[in-house]
Amino acid sequence: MTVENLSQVTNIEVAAVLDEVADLLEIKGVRFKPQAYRRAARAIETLPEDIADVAREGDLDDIPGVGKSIAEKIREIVETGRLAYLASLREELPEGVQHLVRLPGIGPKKAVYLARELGVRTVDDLEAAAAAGRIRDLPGFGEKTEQNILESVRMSRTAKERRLLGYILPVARDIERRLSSLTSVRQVSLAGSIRRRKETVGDVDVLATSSRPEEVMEVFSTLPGIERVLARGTTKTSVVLATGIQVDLRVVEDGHFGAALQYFTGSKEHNIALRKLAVARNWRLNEYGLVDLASGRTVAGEDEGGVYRALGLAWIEPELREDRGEIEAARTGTLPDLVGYDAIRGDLHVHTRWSEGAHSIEEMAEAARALGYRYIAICDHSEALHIARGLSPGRLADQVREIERINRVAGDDFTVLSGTECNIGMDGKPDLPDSVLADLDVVVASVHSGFKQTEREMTGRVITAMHNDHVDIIGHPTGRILLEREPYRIDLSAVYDAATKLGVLMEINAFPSRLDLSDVNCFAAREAGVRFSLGSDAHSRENLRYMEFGVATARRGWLSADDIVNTHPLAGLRRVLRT
Ligand code: DGT
Ligand code: CA
Ligand code: CA
Ligand code: ZN
Repeated sequence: MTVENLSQVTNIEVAAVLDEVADLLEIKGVRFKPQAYRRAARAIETLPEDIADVAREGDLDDIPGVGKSIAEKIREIVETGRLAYLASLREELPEGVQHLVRLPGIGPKKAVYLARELGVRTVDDLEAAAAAGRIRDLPGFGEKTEQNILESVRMSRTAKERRLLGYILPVARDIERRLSSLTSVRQVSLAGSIRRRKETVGDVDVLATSSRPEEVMEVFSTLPGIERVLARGTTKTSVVLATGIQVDLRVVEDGHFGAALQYFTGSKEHNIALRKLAVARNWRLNEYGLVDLASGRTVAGEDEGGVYRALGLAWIEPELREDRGEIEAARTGTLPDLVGYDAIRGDLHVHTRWSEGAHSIEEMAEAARALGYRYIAICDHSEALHIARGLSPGRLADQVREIERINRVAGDDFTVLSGTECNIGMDGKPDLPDSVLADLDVVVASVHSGFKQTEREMTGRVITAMHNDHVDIIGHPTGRILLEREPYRIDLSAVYDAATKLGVLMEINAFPSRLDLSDVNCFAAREAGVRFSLGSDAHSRENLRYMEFGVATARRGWLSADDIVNTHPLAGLRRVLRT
């Protein structure tokens, strides 16, 4: 993708238009055509080239699965950004009807009727109408149908989707705090994937001990923000929050808390490996404890460390519990000295109002100082990224002068570093001249376009950028967006080798939807000798707190403070960056 077409229609967008056409045709009861639109949508989603480039070369109906008539529609979408045919279909049908048909038990006829009769446009509207008893009196519906509609709305919401750790952890902590404030509660801990700080979580697991379990369950099932209670008992209660995430609370006896915490923290794979060690000793390990089968004696169970100790292991940080070698390392005393959550001295990737951020340089610096940092690097986008209002070389020079001014008046316990997050062009060149890059403290270079290149092209492109003497850091090195976009194709081991040889850092981008490099990639990169830079990619003061998720990713990738340059004081950082 070239710079000028950054704003052009993407393959995903074209596919979404075709899918909506298919939805609406289906609702109208048209046969065969919907499948043709879906086939085309899937073909375009998985097409390695940009659909706009293909359209320009004129070969749209060469794409397998795309016939002549749909090819014309695609051309219209690419050239005008809209599709008249879709607009006319929308006219014919009530708004929002395509959301209603997704519900189990609601066919096209019912959906159209409900949308027309009640004006409901979303599943939420429909639920409100059913709850208010507005459906039972419609001809052919009745009270039973109304109940069924409510039920299917609920069902559609319990289907477990994964959520980003960064958005769920604060909510989970709030629940943990509320429970621990009860006087009858003795111990509370998060467990499961959220305790392991996995990048996405399926549900939130909470564990507690209490002298009055009924009271804990009562408080838990009436917490603010709860949409409904799925199941309530004295040992386990499950609720769903308004955001759709499920939370499971288990109340156990004090004597079992350690074993239960170990068990419910997982991962399942880690637990299986641990249980093997127990079996080898003729012991049994479960959520109640570690028991010697010969004597019936309980070997451990009250505290988690005791479970690991009894099995001849050092205690293992939850972030490492994925059965990726941590048990062997705990046995031989070679677990890594993981980077601490408080080890970061500064943020090396933040945006300001100069590009697409919400706050000024001074506001970002002030917030960073309040977090205990000693420095911050302002890395606004460069010119080629029009959608993010990237800075021209002239504007960037103004920004550098502004940073110098701020540093002159600020005390010497905090430093604002000048920088950029420039684009790596299709040819691997940064989109700012060397003379401009040379004036900056920190140069992050990132891929923001042309994601469909072949692995060879992308790898060569990124390595070319790394050969530029001024480039310090490769930003979000795989381009993935969690739950949304796969990484682009790139030979990471070649990139790591180049990074090690050229002294270029790999970023761990801490933004909740990125976490890029990922935990697994960090592990491999460290093996190859790579050094890392952590950046929040903050677009506001509040986002600076995302750094925690970058540290979690680093810990899950077995990194120590030494592997990460921004655990150093400013002088040490400057030595690495050669500024
Ligand atoms: P999630 O919720 O999908 O993000 O992942 P987890 O790891 O939180 O999984 P979850 O909520 O199903 O269960 C929590 C923990 O309970 C899990 O990490 C390990 C333990 N656990 C659950 N089911 C099993 C099982 O069948 N065998 C073993 N060994 N452990 C289990
Ligand atoms: Ca879970
Ligand atoms: Ca669970
Ligand atoms: Zn970026």
